[in-house]
Amino acid sequence: MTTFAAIAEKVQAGQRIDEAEALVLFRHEDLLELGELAAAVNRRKNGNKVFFNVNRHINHTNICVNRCRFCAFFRAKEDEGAYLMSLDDVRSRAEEALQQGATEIHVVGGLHPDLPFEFYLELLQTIKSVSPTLHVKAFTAVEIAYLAKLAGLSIADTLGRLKEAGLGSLPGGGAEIFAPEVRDQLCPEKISGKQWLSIMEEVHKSGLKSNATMLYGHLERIEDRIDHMRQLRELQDRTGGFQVFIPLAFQPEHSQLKIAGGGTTGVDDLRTLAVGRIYLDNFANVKAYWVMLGAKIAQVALSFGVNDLDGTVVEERIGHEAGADSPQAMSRDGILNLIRKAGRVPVERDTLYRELKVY
Ligand code: V47
Repeated sequence: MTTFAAIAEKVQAGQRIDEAEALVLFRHEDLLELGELAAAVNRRKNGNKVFFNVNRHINHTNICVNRCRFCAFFRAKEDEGAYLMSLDDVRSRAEEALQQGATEIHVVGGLHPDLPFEFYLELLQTIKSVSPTLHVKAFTAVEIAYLAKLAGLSIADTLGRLKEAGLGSLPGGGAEIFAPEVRDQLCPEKISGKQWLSIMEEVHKSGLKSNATMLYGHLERIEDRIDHMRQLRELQDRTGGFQVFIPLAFQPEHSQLKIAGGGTTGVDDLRTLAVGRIYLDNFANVKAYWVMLGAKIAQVALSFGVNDLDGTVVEERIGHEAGADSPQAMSRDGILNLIRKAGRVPVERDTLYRELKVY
């Protein structure tokens, strides 16, 4: 059995660890020792800098043909609270975001049963018409699969059309957990993990970057988390197209998925981020998504290998419908304060991780 000390030596020498070693790290009782190893890996890659961005989320609809059991956001068309934004609604949100200094609009929505493909092209064009400088990070791999069917086009051609209309990159959602036994229980109607990965491979081949998430703290075992990260690492070896790894802590309220214990613990959150940083040696960035973690754990995560806090967000719905007790937005000053009080240097980035301003 490999010891923590042997793994730490390997990691410090810049060597890749395997899945059995990742499991040892997950089981290592000394959280601070694990955190410091992850922090050392991060310091080597990113020094003292911590990224954030100024962005705005637009969830254009919560109407979805899928019924993912972990999701408290979706509605059927006839349900109370079901909504679909008009393109004017989208435009006014993008205008407001621009006035507030946003550089990114993050667009994710349900799989609506009867919108035409043109709606999605117009949605992108609408945001770009507010300002061509706004980067539109839109549509998970799950939405891309759905849009391709809708358009009757291949994935590559669908991406081509969306790119022409203004798509700048893809968010990392929809990955959930790849292991089929767990995925079948969580979200039986959703594309498989293999399909998610193959769409991301096409995305990267098309020249677009994307993010990668992992939903944890539900029915999965630690081995499933490692299996998920293994598949991300393998794809990243082939394409280099992932910008960041984002573990998403499951929020347990108001969904069909009932789990004991009421969500993840702070220790599990920090452990997962730290192992992600160490195991995913081909990822430059690891994000603590403060919406799901809460601002305080996200801040502490900066000492556990994390170098990115996401953004100002504004009007977050997916986590909050599921009981996230973080605010729905954070100001630039609020983020600067978290980073500075952690003794680190805040760096505002754009969506493609180019530095805009070092504070
Ligand atoms: O795919 C849904 C997750 C994702 C819950 O790429 C839940 O920068 C926790 O992917 N508890 C969508 N998570 C959000 C997402 C995202 C968010 C922020 C930044 C980026 C990025 C991507 O949210 C879904 C699903 O995995 N989700 N329900 C829940 N109850």
